[in-house]
Amino acid sequence: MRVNRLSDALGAEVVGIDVSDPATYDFDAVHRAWLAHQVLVFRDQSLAPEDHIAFSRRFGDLEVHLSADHLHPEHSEILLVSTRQENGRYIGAVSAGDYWHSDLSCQRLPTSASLLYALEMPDVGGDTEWADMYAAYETLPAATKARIADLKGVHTFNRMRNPRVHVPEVHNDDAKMRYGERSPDDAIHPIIRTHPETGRKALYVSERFTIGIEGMDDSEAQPLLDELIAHQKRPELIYHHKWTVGDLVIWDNRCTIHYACRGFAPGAIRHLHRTSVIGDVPY
Ligand SMILES: O=C(O)CCC(=O)C(=O)O
Repeated sequence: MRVNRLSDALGAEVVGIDVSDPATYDFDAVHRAWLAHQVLVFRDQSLAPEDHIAFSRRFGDLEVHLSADHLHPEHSEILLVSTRQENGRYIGAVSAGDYWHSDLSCQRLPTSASLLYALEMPDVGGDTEWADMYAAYETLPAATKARIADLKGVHTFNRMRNPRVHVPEVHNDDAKMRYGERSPDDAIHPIIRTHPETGRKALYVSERFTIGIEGMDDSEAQPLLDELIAHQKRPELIYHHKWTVGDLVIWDNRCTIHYACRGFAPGAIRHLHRTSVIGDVPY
């Protein structure tokens, strides 16, 4: 197994293993590389849903995503991220990643690892970006670090309560059900979280999910969130991934945020399978 860095910021490709065949890799080495590089890319993989699920389980217990209508019909551990339509409806999450986020930070137990596998890609566009939240924290001005040291962010799934995001057009009709009734309760998490495995500190807010700061009036909280959100997506923190069919990308939501860049033609098919590992209560 060889590990090659992919950017100055974060991300590495792992060469020489077949994810569907545990005899070709040492999982502890893969896990160490993942903790070190935050995002790992495995190219040219040929993964049946069972292989994808089995590899994902090495990282922990899997969650069934709360977008119940976008799950793989035979494997509820797999979320479909897809622009494909059947019988006039999208079979998968078309708006996944349209704003920078850490997966399901709106839950009491947010996702730790996400594993996204590309089955069909448009010729142009459809890239994804990840940003390093260790570096985001480390490069904050000392005064900001001190100011946010004990603060907690309020995270919600409900897009209608978040002025930084829009409800995607495709969900105009079912927005109340999808983002309102089905939304879990708000989650309150430290703005600086400590990674439970590396012990490093990371900035833990995002434009998609963080709507306020516990106990702080919005007149003060919103400008502070604006500052943190602008800081966390600076170009020097980012790895930009151009997908090829067969890529499996694994990222660590406890120390990264990500964004789906889009930019493909209307009607183009972009189809991926995603699994998610249940994380711990952030501290
Ligand atoms: O489709 C992508 O590029 C990213 C999807 C995403 O943001 C997610 O699965 O959380």
